[in-house]
Amino acid sequence: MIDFIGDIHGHYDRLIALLEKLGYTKKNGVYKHPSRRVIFLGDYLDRGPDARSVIRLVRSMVEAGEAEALIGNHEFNTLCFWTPRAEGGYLREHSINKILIHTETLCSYQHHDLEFMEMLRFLYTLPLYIETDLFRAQHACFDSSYVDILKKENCNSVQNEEILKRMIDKNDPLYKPVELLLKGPEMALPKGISYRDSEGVLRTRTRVCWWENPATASSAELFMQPENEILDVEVPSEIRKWNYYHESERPVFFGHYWFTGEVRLLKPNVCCLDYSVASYKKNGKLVAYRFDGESTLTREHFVYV
Ligand SMILES: [Mn+2]
Repeated sequence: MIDFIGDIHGHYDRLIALLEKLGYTKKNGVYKHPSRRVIFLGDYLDRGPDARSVIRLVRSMVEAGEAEALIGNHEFNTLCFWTPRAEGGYLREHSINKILIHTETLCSYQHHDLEFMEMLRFLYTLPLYIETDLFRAQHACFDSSYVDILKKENCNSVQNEEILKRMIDKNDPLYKPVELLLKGPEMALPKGISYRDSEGVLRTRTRVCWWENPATASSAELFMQPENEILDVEVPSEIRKWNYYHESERPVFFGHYWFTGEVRLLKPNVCCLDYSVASYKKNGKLVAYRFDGESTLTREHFVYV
């Protein structure tokens, strides 16, 4: 069946170690398994030292039919960073902070300018979500009503510059589905409450755990708490009415959320595979889930390095 693999962020050595642990071997330059395929959950680039090798490997598996690769917010941001605006500047601003986020990736492509351009073309082809009768997968969050909009627009990848521009236009129907699938839901914090993220950026919004039932969850369960801090926030009544990923739905796989500590299922049908491989400080892991079609997931199926 399928091995789902979480955020890699340029950590090529760990990716090789994980694929080998999962029983994949290199044949004619491509990693293969006799009976399994991979779905990569996005975020191949940035933060780690060898994005170029990660992309080459992922791309070789995709092109050989051994894997599918979803787009993550880092790939989407990379496309925005390198796409000029008609009125000057770029779709993603070249602020110091944003330049620094993309620096390791650029270093890995030094002297490989043509390959970098080819890599950007590859990113345009990556799907935003994969849905079968047995599972769903996307980089950050699944919400049927937003996926329905993408289906209606017949859109499941960035495809070209024109669609990329639509996806960052707040008035376009594609904007919200892409935001949600790639970054997950967020809530503005009440006035006066803010925190600094791991990069020192001041944040006035918090991520909302879309797999928790907001009608009954506590604020600590529902909001992603910043490191070493607890957000002292009441759950607003409008958020209590939000949709969430119901216990009866098919299993959903995603990355994005920088979990730390012991690898665990969030719910029997909700599986996040991002365990901060890019953070040595947090003793990060690269994590896979070996999926055999079960509707109730179990911890024994996790494999990590
Ligand atoms: Mn990530």
